[in-house]
Amino acid sequence: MKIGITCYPTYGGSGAVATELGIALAAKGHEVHFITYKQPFRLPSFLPRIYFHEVDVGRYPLFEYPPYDLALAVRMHEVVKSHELDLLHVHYAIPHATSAWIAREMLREAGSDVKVITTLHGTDITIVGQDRSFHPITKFSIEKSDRITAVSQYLRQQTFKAFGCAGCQVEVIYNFIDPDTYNRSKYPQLLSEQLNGGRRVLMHVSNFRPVKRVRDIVRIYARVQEAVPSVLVMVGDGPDRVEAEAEAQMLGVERTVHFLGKIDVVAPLLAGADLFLLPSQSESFGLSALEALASGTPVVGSKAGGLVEVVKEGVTGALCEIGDVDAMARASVEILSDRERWQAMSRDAAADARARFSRDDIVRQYEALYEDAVR
Ligand code: GMT
Repeated sequence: MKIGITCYPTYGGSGAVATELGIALAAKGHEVHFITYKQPFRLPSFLPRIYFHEVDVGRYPLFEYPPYDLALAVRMHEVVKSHELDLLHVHYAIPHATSAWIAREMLREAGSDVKVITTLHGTDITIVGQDRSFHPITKFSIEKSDRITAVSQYLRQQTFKAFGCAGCQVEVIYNFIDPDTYNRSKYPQLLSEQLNGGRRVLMHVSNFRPVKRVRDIVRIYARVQEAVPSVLVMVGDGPDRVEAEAEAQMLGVERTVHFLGKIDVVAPLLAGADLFLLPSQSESFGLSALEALASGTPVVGSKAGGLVEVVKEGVTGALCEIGDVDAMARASVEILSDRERWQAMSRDAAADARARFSRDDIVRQYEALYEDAVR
């Protein structure tokens, strides 16, 4: 099949999933065309059957806000026509599903048919899509998609709750990991050499948006390090990094909290962690948590949305009420101070991630959906 994929190409779970899906589809013989404003961060420079089409919004003094969604629709229209794509698979509804709808309507005028598949990822439904400025167009664009998927049961329910979307079929297709990449035994223990000096490693990876509650992470760590000799490794960057750094200073733990900044390839780091922290306010799935679990790193986080579908309570980690820093710190200490329990959790985490979220199974679900859509 010939497949167009649009996503946010910079840091973020939806871009990571979209890119890895494209790479997996191309490896299976499909032709994949990424249509975005920048090369997706997890896309290597060349792979057979993968093409990248940059969207150029141009510049004009009248435009304080250049209309990216229109430029994207035009690029989609061009690429579908010139490469005879069968479908456009857009990740994150706003504005991608709207641009795809415009492109499809333009193509229909010219007598050609392309299917639009929208994958809902999270804040497109739970936060941004519910903003009054976006709600009607988000609902419209979802309803006009030929197929809709959501990355968790939670997100599917939220979609119906927030948008109604009567008559829509929203299929849950979970996010996935490549079990060869997220494999603890594969990587040398870089962190223990460089940072922790024999102490346990707590880790967080994200784009440091308010929804991630990164200050809670520092607070949890400050309590844990009183009981368990440990360091905290913060991977990524974003608006709340400064606040997290200030929190570490205020709590007097700044010497053992390491902010590494943005790192594209996180598997070797996750393989060196003892615990992954994800105390988010809202999390439709929690791809970073899944990547940690697959790497044999148990997760402590919040009972936020779809995270409860990813982390098995008491088996692969522990989930507490949102904002309950004390409970998360207690759960972390319990896991880290019992070596046998930690080992069992680490083993179960890697096994469960492979059993339920392996790349090949999930990619087959997308292929079946595509086949059904174009039939
Ligand atoms: O929705 C967002 O906040 C952005 C999105 C992203 O691109 O990072 O994250 C969402 O999609 C990920 C991939 O499906 C999920 O793992 C995240 O849980 C989800 N984020 C939220 O729901 C906050």
